[in-house]
Amino acid sequence: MITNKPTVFSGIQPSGILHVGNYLGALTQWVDLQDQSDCIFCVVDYHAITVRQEPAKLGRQILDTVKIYLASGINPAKSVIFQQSDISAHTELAWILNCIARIADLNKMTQFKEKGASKESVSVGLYDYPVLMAADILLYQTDIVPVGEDQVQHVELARTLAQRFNRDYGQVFKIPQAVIKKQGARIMGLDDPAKKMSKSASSPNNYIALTDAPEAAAKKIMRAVTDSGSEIIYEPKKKPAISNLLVTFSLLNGINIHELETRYRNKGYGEFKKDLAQEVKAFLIEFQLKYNSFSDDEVKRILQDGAAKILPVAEQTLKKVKNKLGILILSS
Ligand code: ATP
Ligand code: LTN
Repeated sequence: MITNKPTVFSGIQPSGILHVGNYLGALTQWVDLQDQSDCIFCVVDYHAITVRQEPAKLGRQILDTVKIYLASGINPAKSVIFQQSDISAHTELAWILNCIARIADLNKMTQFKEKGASKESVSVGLYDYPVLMAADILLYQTDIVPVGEDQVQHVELARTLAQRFNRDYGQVFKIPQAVIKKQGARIMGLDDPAKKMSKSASSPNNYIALTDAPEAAAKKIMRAVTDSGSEIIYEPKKKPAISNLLVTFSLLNGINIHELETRYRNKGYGEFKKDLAQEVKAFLIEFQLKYNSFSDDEVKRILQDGAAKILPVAEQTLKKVKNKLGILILSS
């Protein structure tokens, strides 16, 4: 597993719905990195249970998340795919990093402030989840963490914890680097271009799920909010809704945004949205054909193989950490 190539690590929560934002912001970047790097892609099930998941559905969601990875083009012959809970070193290292992290570090996390802080009943896990994410990343001596923009602050925390540990106990961890896409790192909600597309949005009209019926997804595009005026131009500040649709169009079919602006000069929002709806529909039909071609047994085997391949790396890092802390390791 360990080669001269940089190590890439990333993960997605198996919390039910994955949308076009996850695909354009994260998954396409993972696929691009596969050939030049040693890639490890995790299904972060222990992150998903920071909010309640239905026990009867979670197993299904885990397998379906892997199918999304595969349909996006992650190739298990090139990249390791595994389930976070299969390797207990993640939660062990998270505990140790909890003793390195400060309350003040976590109080800075804007995602928690947005998602949790105002709610009446919030799990300690949701507050602490950036520390588990740091453990995920640091266990594998990761160089690069490809994510959407919303996760950059969490990768910064992983860097801070790694530097603090190395300084206080001696060199163990590599310092990872977040990478985000130039375009697509923050796909906005179709019903509210001021906020990112999110599965936790109150309306399903906010997002195009990768498993939406293609015809229904096309309708969501036709219903997407637009800006005042009628020009199809990329100006995220003045025209956030149209700019977001232009980015989505461009990333789905590979035509750059300037060309799209030229193509739709003097044409109205209606015609532009109709064409984008067709793009989205065609994309989903092809994507879902691949998604439905994988069997559960195939996916389970991929996860088992992935965990077996990666376990020695995780154990080695954890052992180094325990040694530095002075913890006796007597049983293995
Ligand atoms: P949500 O807000 O939908 O609950 P999340 O960020 O909490 O999403 P995941 O589904 O695990 O949780 O995110 C997986 C990856 O997709 C991450 O790298 C994240 O940064 C990226 N991502 C999520 N939403 C978007 C978006 N709207 N645009 C671009 N990337 C996104
Ligand atoms: N917290 C991330 C998912 C995640 C992750 C990671 C991403 C968990 N561990 C390690 C990159 C690297 C999220 O909610 N999107």
